[in-house]
Amino acid sequence: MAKRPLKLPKSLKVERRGAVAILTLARPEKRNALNDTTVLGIETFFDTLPAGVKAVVLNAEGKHFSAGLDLSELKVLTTEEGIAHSAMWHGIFHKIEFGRVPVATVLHGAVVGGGLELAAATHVRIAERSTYYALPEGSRGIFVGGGGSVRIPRLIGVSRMMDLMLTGRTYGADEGQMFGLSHYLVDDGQGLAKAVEIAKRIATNSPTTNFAILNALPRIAEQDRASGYVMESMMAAIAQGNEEAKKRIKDFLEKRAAKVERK
Ligand code: 1HE
Repeated sequence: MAKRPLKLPKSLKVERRGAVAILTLARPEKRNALNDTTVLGIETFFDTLPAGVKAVVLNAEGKHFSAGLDLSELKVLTTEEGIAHSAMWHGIFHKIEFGRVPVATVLHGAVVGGGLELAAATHVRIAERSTYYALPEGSRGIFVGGGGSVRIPRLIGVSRMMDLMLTGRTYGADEGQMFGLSHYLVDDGQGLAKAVEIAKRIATNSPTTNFAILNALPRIAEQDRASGYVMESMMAAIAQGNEEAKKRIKDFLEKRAAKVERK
């Protein structure tokens, strides 16, 4: 297995727009297939995020978001190495899902196998109309290995994931939106602008609230009710007790903050 690079590999590009960093999968000649170098580079990116980055946009070059696992690397792995490989993806995607910084992902074209697993580890998904989803592991004789069987049923249900895997069917962008794979559906070419707009909005939240949303909310949702209520009370008390919350609430009461209106 490749070693984690200290610098980002050629297959990743980064751009900074204020409090938002844009990470772009940049291997379009291989349809952004996720090789070890790229996956480890994603880890380096998240591990070395400057403190001033408050939200991330994940984007991809070319016609497809990602063709999933780089199958050319898989063909040489033994069973034991396969377990280590999958565990490596798990660790890195876990860092994204339960990280400090919310991630908004722009989807277009093929969002396939490990590409869907990567997208599912992020927090807000914006799909362009060209997006389609598939889990072709069944037809390749393998299984999801990047946390897909844990995360994807929580988005669309076990039954739909079974159908995707058993039959090799695809879902189009409308189905993905209806079933909960994407949160926003936009025209082709509009995904990045929408994701940056969303990420900028997310970056204005209190860091404590964003931490609670990423780290407390999903865990509370999986706990029994009694434990969930206790954890929620503690998280609520921590959030409301800090200066940032006091200032924001004062701003609203003194008519300096935005109202919650539907535009
Ligand atoms: C790849 C990969 C890949 C493309 N690994 N090299 N994923 C899949 O089973 C999806 C496989 N890919 C495809 O079905 C198609 O490539 C696409 C529908 C995504 C795009 O089609 P197209 O016509 O635009 O491109 P292409 O000609 O198929 O591919 C361009 C090149 O990318 C070509 O290499 P070249 O050297 O001949 O130019 C392809 O071989 C290469 N390529 N996809 C390696 N996936 C942690 S477990 C996760 C398990 C999975 O992700 S399984 C799903 C694997």
